[in-house]
Amino acid sequence: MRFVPANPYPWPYDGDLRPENTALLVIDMQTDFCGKGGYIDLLGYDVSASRACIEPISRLLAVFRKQGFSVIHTREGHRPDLSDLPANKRWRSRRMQGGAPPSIGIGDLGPCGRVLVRGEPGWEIIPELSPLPGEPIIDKPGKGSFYATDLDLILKNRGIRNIVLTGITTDVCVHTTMREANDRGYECLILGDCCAATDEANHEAALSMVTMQNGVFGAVSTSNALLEVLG
Ligand code: C5J
Repeated sequence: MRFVPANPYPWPYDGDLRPENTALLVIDMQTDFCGKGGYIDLLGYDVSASRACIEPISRLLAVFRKQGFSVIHTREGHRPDLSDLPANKRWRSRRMQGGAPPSIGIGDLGPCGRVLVRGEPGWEIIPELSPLPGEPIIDKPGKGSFYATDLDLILKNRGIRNIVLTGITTDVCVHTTMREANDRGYECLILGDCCAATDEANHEAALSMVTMQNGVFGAVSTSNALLEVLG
């Protein structure tokens, strides 16, 4: 049995932590979320917090790959014809606060190609965290990684029961995915230093929410705590 020191309980709940039943999920580490000229940058947020996750995630990736754990990546994005983009999502992405001129929204041409559109440079996973051949990449149109994707099927076929969540943003795609996974019975661990939000207080709040009700969605830890257990 192996347990990772975590809040509010040592994770996983039963100590069954093995490469055969555990996956590392790297969520939306795309230029649109952590690069200059990408979606989040165009919205006016500082991408330095998301970029701070790159180093701890890459250390985790090296160990997970070496020890034979499953590694799965996700990308948020839409078909080039935008047929899978809800009109309200597009409208909100273009809206500027305070009467400023219309901004570049999802589907529009920006400095990194069309924003959050599949196949465009901004939509690509950043080179520092490039998937290796054989690692599944889940293309998702929404915030959750299970909605309108085959992630659940892939996890079930691999016998995965535990999910380690990393990526961006803590309060949106990572949290939505964690909630979806938890409801499906997966045992979830979110690593605070491997996630970031557009607002630090929201990052902290999102982590805190996980710990309520004895771990309502799972547990919270850090990459160092996990790596120490993996050896
Ligand atoms: C957002 C995400 N925040 N990956 N996407 O729109 O969290």
